[in-house]
Amino acid sequence: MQTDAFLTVQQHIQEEQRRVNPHASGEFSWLLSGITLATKVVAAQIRRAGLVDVIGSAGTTNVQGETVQKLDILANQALLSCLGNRGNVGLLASEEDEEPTVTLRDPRYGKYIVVFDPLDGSSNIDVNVSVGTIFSILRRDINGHAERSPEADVLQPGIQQVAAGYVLYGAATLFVYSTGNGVHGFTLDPLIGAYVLTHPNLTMPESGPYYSVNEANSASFPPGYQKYLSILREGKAGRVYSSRYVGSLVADFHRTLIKGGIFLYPPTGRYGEGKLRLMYEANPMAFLAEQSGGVATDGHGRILEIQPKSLHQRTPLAVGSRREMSLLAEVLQSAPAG
Ligand code: FDP
Repeated sequence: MQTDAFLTVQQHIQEEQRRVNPHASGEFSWLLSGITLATKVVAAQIRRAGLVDVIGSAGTTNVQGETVQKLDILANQALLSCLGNRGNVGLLASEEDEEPTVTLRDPRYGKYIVVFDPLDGSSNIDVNVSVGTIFSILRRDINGHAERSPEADVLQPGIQQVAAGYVLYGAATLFVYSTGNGVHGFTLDPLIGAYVLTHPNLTMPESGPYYSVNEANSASFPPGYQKYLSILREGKAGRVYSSRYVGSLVADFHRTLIKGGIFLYPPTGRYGEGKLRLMYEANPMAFLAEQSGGVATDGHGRILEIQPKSLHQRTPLAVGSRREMSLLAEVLQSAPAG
């Protein structure tokens, strides 16, 4: 490691804040340090999976009707407790919980909202495949908050995110985030327990060699998506594509960010609105995609402009490099409605 370039995520956040606002109070970096701390706790548990009793189902289902894994619960608790006492977080909305947790009712103090998916891709835990944590940070509107429910405070379009990011628990543990000024990646150095800047200014390639989709569902995709995939498979899009699908959004998105290409979770017979959650998964990934030069849509329009109607709303998601995304838009526009 080059010591002259040594920069931890904490220093990076503080520098970013000072650059935007020289009088920044440091509050925002204090909030983000709650997320980094929680994800180090999760990473430590994942690294010991199999050695300690964290693998397997907890024997319950969540608000989405999905089986809850022991690590889902642990990761959720880590985030709730590390963020709940930051002093500036008013609301916490977890993918695992039906309602948001109110930590500070008064938005003058609890001015931030953190929306998170504590452990994404959790069906991969048992087989030692990468999983992730996804987060999105919003500001609370001070005006008229007394008349609004906590849920109404959270229901903001993705364009209003002040920051978003994820942690990928893979071969290494990576923290990737954006505050609207590019996308930056940090690797957890287990020897010092700190996230160190390893991927400054990540840019999604203009085009890439991979498409990523659960092809087992393709018979029930709307016709436009089927046509698009056959164009890629048949080499009619100007290059030869390979398919890659981990089944953990964070891992599939991270590959798309680094190598380029496209990730798709279209509407299916089982999930008519797509499977992924707008607020917990699609919005943060769309924010990062756009910040790195990529594109994210629901097949019709920009993900970040969707006004959410409910916390756990699902959406189709297509995200990736400009070239693959513009071909998708063209094909979907000319295809009959599914
Ligand atoms: P999981 O169900 O394992 O938690 O939305 C959750 C998610 O994983 C994403 O991480 C992943 O991209 C997707 O679901 C995988 O769904 P399929 O198994 O239907 O492909």
